[in-house]
Amino acid sequence: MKLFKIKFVIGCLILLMASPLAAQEHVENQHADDAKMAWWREAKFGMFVHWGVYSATGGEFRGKMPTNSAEWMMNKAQIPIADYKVENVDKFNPTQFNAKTFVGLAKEAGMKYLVITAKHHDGFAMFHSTSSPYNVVDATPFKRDVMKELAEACQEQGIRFGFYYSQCQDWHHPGGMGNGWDKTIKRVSFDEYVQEKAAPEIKQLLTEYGPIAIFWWDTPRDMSKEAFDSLHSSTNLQPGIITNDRLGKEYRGDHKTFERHIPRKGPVGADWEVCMPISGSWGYKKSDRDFKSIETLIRNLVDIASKGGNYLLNVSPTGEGTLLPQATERLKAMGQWMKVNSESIYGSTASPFGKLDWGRCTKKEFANGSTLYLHVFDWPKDGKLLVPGLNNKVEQAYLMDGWQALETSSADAGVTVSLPAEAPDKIASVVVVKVHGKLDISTVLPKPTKDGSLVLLADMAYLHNNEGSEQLSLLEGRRGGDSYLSRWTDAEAWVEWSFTIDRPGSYDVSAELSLQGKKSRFRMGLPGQLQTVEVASTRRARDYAEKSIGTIEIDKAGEYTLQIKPEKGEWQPMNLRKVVLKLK
Ligand code: H79
Repeated sequence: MKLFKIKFVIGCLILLMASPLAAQEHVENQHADDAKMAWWREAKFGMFVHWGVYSATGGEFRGKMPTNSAEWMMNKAQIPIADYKVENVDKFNPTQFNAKTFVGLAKEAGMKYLVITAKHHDGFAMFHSTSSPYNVVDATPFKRDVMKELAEACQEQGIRFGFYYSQCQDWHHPGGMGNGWDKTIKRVSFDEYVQEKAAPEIKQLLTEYGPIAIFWWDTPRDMSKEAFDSLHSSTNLQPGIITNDRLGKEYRGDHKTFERHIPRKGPVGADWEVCMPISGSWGYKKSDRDFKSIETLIRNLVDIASKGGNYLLNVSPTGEGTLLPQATERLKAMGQWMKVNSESIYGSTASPFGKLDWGRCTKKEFANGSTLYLHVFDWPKDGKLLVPGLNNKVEQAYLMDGWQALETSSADAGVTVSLPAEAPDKIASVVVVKVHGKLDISTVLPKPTKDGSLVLLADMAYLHNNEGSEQLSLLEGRRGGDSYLSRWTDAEAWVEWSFTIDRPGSYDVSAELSLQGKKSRFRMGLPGQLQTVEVASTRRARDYAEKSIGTIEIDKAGEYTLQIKPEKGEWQPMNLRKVVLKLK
């Protein structure tokens, strides 16, 4: 493995030397970004709010629940604009709404920012739009600019405030995208919609509502460059505003977004955020019973922080303007946990370890030391918590809750922390370990379980793909499923895994793969002992099958690598999820 690292460093040096100008620009952009992103990276936890006229009926249309996400009801039930007005707009009267209480709850939960739907796909403006009367002040019995009230409450309570704005879809304006069901619409061009409604509304949101920290675009679709630019240009009205990656392909924005799922690994070198509803639906839905448990919510926050991302957790105010007790309870419970443990979340960066058996880790690095926050989900029964591969000298270890000092001992395998018998927190107990100097962690290679089987996942493989070429890459599984190696069109590209074997013997090797081509040939085995393997089609790229691909002989305990290399000329690209070794 060392050799690859050296090669990689040399590669980077050559790149840097070859383009000094590009490198310098990159560094400057990075600094500008660093200053702008500082508060967001520190914040880690924000509140997302989906609130609109769909909330008035709780996603119900004439006794039916047309969709699993209430903000889509107009589309899913194909509700004509005129009926949507009668059923939802005319009924929107959230008299219990109190911006101060609402923002207070976000604050109590430990959230540092709030992003709310100023306009969702239904086209209804939740602010006093001066470009369209289809807004909360002019069209509902409530007549209050709830965005203004929230902006002010956030400002008062020190919560950064941001708008969600659906820029392409608009099921109300005759030029907006998405409404193919209401035949009474007299169509105009999309550019007209942008000029008449979207661009001026965005401009208004960015000039009349005080400091706006975030602009959150959604559902990018193709449009003219002029239209994009006109939407984008308004964000310059707020210095330091942070935008997501959903305006359009050419506009990468400041951070990546993941919707409803947590990636297996955080994207490297990018800021990112997971948005997720606290229940099943984004917008308030009467029949929604899918509230995530407090355990899931806290562990999600920890999991995301341990991968270096932010958690934007969505709540859904009702037609009355309040949250259901299920949501309030959960936010308060998160706040209780944060009261004790937030130091391990705010301002933390991603875990320096691979997968940990007992939970997750976040860290903070300083000039002469580092702090590790060990989030223990599964409290060890023997009272010994192994921090694998940690070589640094430990200065101090203690429980976050109550600051009880803990004994540690160092050995080849890493640092072991001695824990009390009872976990202070059933969901996630934080053990703080302060070490001297820069972090020094040895990679601990995977080894077979007691029954002699070892799973080598795609995301554990070392890819020889010309440093990140698109011809062989690791792709994220759908909905948090296993990642897989894909786009393996280059027969020169190959992969390998390193591992430790403590029981010598014959190991059967199988692979979980998919192959669209008729058949494919590759070589597999320990370096210098590669065997040719032929696999038959699994029909479609998404049809995975477990295939036996040979045997390897291990005559003594030690570290090994297993390689898979395409057979030139007879290679058909395959997708690979994992390789499994099994002691015969
Ligand atoms: O605002 C929330 C969603 O409404 C919005 N993005 C988040 C933040 C979103 N718009 N489109 N999509 C997400 C992707 C498409 C989802 C759909 Fe469906 C699947 C539309 C129809 C099927 C989910 C299920 C929404 C309605 C039914």
